[in-house]
Amino acid sequence: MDTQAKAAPAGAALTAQAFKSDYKPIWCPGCGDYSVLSSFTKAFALCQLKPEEVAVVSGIGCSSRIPAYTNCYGFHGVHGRALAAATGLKVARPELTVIAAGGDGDGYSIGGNHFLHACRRNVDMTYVVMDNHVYGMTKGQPSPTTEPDWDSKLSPGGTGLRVFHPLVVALASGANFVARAFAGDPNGTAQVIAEAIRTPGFSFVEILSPCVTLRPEQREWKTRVRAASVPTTDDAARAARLLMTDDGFNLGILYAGKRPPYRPAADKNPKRVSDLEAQFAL
Ligand SMILES: Cc1ncc(C[n+]2csc(CCOP(=O)(O)OP(=O)(O)O)c2C)c(N)n1
Ligand code: SF4
Repeated sequence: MDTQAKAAPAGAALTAQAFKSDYKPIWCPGCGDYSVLSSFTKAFALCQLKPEEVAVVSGIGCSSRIPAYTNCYGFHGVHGRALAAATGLKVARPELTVIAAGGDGDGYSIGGNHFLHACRRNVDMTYVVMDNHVYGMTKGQPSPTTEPDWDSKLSPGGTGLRVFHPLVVALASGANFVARAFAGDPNGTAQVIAEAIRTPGFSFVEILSPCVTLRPEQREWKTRVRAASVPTTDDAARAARLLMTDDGFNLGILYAGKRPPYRPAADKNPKRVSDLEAQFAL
């Protein structure tokens, strides 16, 4: 984190620019992840956070490069394990705003089990998945959200497999906030991420983020997305019924619940490494 370069005058609210690092993203021109990065920094500014109050934690993938491009604390970890690292960080340092981020391969394939249990645990953090329905970084293997008939060199004729529905799984597993956004609308996406951060508990935001290189047809997503026709509900049963007819292109905050977040007992939380060592001493 470069805390010196973009310090604002004392008391002044920070702009989105203050959350950008000096590293230039190496995503392909036109990749949706550029807009998601812009939505991250706008959301941090909307929440009036400071870079040193935020940690962005990721796995591996094109999308998982995002921590390096913010000026916040960051951890670019192991494929599929962003949520494990983020959960540990939030429990150990509850004063930090923790954002876990990554792709659909990272979060729904190898990290799928962690996704279920992060929703169930309801630790107060936000999980953003940049979903492009493909493994971008490793050149185009189908992911759990890839359409069954997507024909490619690596999946001739398509996988024929039913798609995974992240919002249904998040809701059923206990996430306290469930939303979908579109990278092509960076301001709307920033508002959704800001609301996810403000809502206590585990907030899940699925962002449709086109991979223009491996799935150029996703440029047409801009003509398919629409604002959901229903307002946000705190009734999980109602949200579940709505999701049963969702085609994957309804945008908005579908569900914002009231489940209290997980909080570890303070006295069981060792503050020093020597205390932790003492607990494991034989
Ligand atoms: C344990 C492990 N298995 C596999 C890989 C190879 N790998 C790196 S990124 C990736 C998939 C990335 O796809 P996704 O998470 O959807 O992100 P995207 O690149 O599309 O943003 C895979 C399989 C790895 N790095 N580590
Ligand atoms: S391969 Fe796809 S996901 Fe990766 S940077 Fe390029 S456009 Fe983005």
